[in-house]
Amino acid sequence: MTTLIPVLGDQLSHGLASLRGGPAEAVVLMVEVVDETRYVRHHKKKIALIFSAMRHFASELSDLGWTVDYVRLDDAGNTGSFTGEVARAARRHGATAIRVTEPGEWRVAAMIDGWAAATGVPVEVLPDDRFLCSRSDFAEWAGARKRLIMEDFYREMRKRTGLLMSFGKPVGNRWNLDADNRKVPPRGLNYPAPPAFAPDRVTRQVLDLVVERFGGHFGDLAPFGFATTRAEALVALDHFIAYALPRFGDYQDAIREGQAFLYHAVLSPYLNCGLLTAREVVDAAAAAFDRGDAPLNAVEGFVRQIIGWREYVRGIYWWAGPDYSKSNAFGATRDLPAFYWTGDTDLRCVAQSVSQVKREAYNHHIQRLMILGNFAMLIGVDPAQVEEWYLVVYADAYEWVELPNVHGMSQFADGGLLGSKPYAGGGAYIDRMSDHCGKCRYDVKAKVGENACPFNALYWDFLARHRELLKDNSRLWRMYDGWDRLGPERQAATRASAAAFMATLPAAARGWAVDDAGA
Ligand code: FAD
Ligand code: DLZ
Repeated sequence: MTTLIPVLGDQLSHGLASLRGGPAEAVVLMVEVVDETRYVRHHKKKIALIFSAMRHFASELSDLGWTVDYVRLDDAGNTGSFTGEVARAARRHGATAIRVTEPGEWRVAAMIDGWAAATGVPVEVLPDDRFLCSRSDFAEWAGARKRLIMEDFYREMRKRTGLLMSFGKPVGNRWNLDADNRKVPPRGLNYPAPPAFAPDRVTRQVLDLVVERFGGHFGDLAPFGFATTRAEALVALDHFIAYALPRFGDYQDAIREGQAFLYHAVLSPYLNCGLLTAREVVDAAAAAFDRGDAPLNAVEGFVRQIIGWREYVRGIYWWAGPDYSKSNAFGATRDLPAFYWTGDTDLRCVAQSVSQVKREAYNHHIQRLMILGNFAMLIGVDPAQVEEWYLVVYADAYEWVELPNVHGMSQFADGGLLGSKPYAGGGAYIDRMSDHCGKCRYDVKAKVGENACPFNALYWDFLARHRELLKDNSRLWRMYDGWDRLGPERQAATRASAAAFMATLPAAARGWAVDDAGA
């Protein structure tokens, strides 16, 4: 009797449901497979993070007494797919049962559905209870509602988890302290960069492999400083709680050149591959509040991101079904401009965000939403191309979290299932939140013409183009009123300016070499 327990690259948690039975009569299977490296051609740093974290996790399991069968990318006979490797391992070990924790995406769930047939062995799929809201609980919550509003979900989650609650009421008597956040950082503020971890022998081997096999992928591999073990990820968590959390809320939406991370956590790569759990990071933040080490606006804001947004987008992903990505509310068809890969554009905010993600495999939320996503939506890029770009470039990107954020929140391609209005903004918003505009070749104050910040005309042109779809949205009435008050002449000049800019957009090009060393 041998139970085969496949552990996927984003399931690197010792408390994983499928590992709870203990090591007796079980073989853990971990596989590096080409299919997972090229369903999109991930940033080099992301592949290095996953492979190194997988290898470290496998040896931790061995140390704990598990029998681990680890298949490396270049091992002889590696079939390159999850299903092929599970079938080979089932034969190798004479498996009589397969136990797996549910995967993070529809694509892999469909593969797992085929494992019993491929192996002739029964397959048990366990819920992934590293998330605080199960898929069925979310479906029940969503099914009872006309509109899915994150804030409602978040309050339920506060009650359910007891986080920042006191006698059934929110601590401080307010559920959401966002009104106290989003300040403009004063000059001279010190920002606590997240810790960088020197690559050990295992990581160095993986870095060599990535250079050799994935050298043509997007992004810089060096310097590589991600945590690749749970112990290191815990150091990153402690560092965030001690040095960044206290100001997390205040400057959450700010963008500063040369400061990629500000007071953000930079924990999503670790949360999403399993090195940290959602529950432990929110508990750590709540404990900092209890000790008086971090103020409520910071801790509430952070807790909301995790038990609110993170759980909510995951719930939507599974609840909306495998066809969620197929909608295209604005009928957007433009190719993604080449400068999303190169950063070669005069739009300083876009260029800086792209060069940052190339270097770090990271942008913070507002760069993702209000610069890169906003621009793609305003010019009408095909949502599928935008989604692919986001999956490629970020170290924390997995479809369950990327798709709702991009398709729903950022591109409004779902027509408003996830968000109540498109996150569209002109140059004034970017100027308020960032320090890019003063250094940009475009004039953020000018509305039309060759030197005007293109976001300005594009914003109005977007609203005008999609009036039929958006006109009944009460959150946009004030904007349409503003547009109407411009009058026909200025409207025509604005739309002509937007059209002239869009005509200059460079043709699409991928950010990777198409054929790199067989990967
Ligand atoms: P912080 O700003 O410090 O926030 C703390 C934590 O809250 C994050 O680590 C993350 O786990 C969670 N969180 C915050 N906002 C969200 C959100 N909207 N959805 C889910 N979790 C959230 N996040 C991903 O993890 N993977 C993605 O592929 C991803 N794609 C995104 C695409 C777009 C267009 C947008 C607008 C957001 C996306 N996000 C994604 C959400 C968010 O931008 C990142 O989680 C965050 O920037 C990660 O950096 P951080 O750890 O420093 O986060
Ligand atoms: C992202 C990724 C990559 C690049 N490679 C692997 C791999 O070789 N083996 C593996 O088990 N997982 C990998 N992953 C993470 C998976 O893509 C992820 O586990 C699935 O998408 C399920 O969510």
